[in-house]
Amino acid sequence: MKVILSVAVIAALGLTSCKDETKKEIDTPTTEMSKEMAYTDISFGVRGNCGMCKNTIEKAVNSVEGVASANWDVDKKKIDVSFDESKTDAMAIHKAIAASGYDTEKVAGSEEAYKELPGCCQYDHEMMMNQSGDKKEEGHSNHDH
Ligand SMILES: [Cu+2]
Repeated sequence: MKVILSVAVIAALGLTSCKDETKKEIDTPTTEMSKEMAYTDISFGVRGNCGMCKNTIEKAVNSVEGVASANWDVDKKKIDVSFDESKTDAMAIHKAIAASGYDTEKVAGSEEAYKELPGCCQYDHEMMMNQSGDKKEEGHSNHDH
């Protein structure tokens, strides 16, 4: 009985001293909270076909640390991303998308990942990116027959 008691006392002492120590660390004021979170917004073209592409692309972007939100537009072939510039940059986001198999304006999609995409998602590499969504018939001079 005595042994159990003393063990309990030691454990209790150990706990309180631990608590005291951690408390001291927490008490030091941090400037983090005073800094307003300002996200950088970018948008750029990304090729893709459908809602499944949207999931894959947005998942890839959201996996980048510092990304707050990602929204890929299936009609415009364009993505809007908000991110914390102190944690990541635009190029890291382009690369994450390319690694998932999708072409962006700046980085070509990984061929390996592209081959793993479901058939419906194997988009055309010649597809126009960053479409405005309203003008359809404007590219005749670009045709290269
Ligand atoms: Cu798809």
